[in-house]
Amino acid sequence: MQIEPQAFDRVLSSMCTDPHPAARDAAEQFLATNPGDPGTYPNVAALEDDAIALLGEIAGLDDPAGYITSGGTEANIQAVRIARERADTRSPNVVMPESGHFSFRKAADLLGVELRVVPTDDRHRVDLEAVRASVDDDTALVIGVAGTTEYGRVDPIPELGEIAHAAGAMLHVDAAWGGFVLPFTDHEWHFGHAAVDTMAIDPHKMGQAAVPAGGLLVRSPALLDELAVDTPYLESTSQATLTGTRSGAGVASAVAAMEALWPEGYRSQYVRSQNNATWLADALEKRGYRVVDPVLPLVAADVPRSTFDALRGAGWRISRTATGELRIVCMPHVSREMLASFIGDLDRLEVRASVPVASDD
Ligand code: 0PR
Repeated sequence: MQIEPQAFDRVLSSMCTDPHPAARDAAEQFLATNPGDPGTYPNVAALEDDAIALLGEIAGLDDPAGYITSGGTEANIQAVRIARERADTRSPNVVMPESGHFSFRKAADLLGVELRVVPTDDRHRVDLEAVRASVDDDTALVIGVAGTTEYGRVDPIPELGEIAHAAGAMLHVDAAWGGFVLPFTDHEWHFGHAAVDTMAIDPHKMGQAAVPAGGLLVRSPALLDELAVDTPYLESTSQATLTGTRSGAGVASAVAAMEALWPEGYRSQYVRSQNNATWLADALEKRGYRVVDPVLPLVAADVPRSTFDALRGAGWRISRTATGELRIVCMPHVSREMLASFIGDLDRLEVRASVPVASDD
C-alpha cells in the first residue's frame, strides 16, 4: 500500500480530529472484536457498558441506556425509528429545524416518516412559533440541535421539550458534535436540563475517539426495546443496533478517550478551541468580513467564493455552509499557529486578487 493518511495540519472544516493517543491504542487493540456479538466478545461488550455510563454522566442521564453507533447518522436514524415505533399513528411526522443535519433526511426516507422542516431565526436557532405551528396529533418526534453543523448554535431545548410533550411526541437532541463541549458552557441542552428522550452524542467528533464511535443515548432502557430484533442463532437474544457486525475499535477508543479526558481534559480543550474561535472571528472581522459569532468553537464568515477557492487551492481543507459562508470548525487539532498561517494565506490571496491583472498591450 502506497498511500498514507493525510496529516491534519491543513484540515479546518472537518468534524473529525486526531484521536487521543490512548484512544488510538485502544482502537488498535480492539479492532478485531465485535460488540454486535456480546456472547462471543464479552470483554468489548463490558467496555460498551462503560462507554454508555460515561456518556450518560456527560449528558446528565441517571440511568443511561444506549449504544456506540457508527456515527451521528446512525444515532439520528435510530432515534427517529424509536419515535416512529412509539407513535400511535399511521402517518407519523417529525419536526426539525432547517439547521438539522442531513442524516434526518436519510432517516425520513428509510423509515417512511414525513419530515417537516421549520425555519431558524436570525440567530440560527429554531423558530419556536414555527415548531408550535408544525406539530399535530401525528407528530412522533421533535428534533433540537445542540451544536449545529453549520453555525454551532444550540436550540432552546427545554422549550422544545414542552412543545413535544404537549403534542404527545418525543424529543430528540442532536448533540453529535456539541456534546463534548456543551458541559462547559451554560447552555441548557441535556437530559438533566429538559425532557429529552433520546440523544446523539459522538465520541468520534469532539470526544477525540477514533472513527467509528458515535453515541445513541435514551432516557430509559425500555426505549431501546423499540429497536430490538430477535437474534435466534446468537447467544444474546436480541440486538438493538442498526448494523450487525460493528467495530470494537470505536467502543474501546470511546472509553479510553473519555477515561483520559472527562472532565478536565475536555474542559481545557473546550477553552482552547473556544479561544481559537474567538481569535479567528476577530481576525476575520478586522479584515472586513461578516462573521457569525462563534457561540461554540465554530466560525462562519462570508469570504468571497474566489478567495475560498484560492484558499482551497493553497491546500486548506475548508468547506462552506449552504448559503456559501466559509466555515471553520475549531477541532482539537486546530492550533493557533494553523489559524495564523491560514489568515496569512488569506491576506496574501486577497492582496493578489486586488492587484490589477497586467494586460498584454
Ligand atoms: N449531527 C450533527 C450535528 C453533525 O454535525 C453530523 C456530522 C452528524 C449528525 C452526522 O454524524 P456522522 O457523520 O458521524 O454520521 N457532521 C459533519 C458534517 O456533515 C460530518 C463530517 C465529519 C463532515 C468530518 C466532514 C468531515 O471531514 O459536516
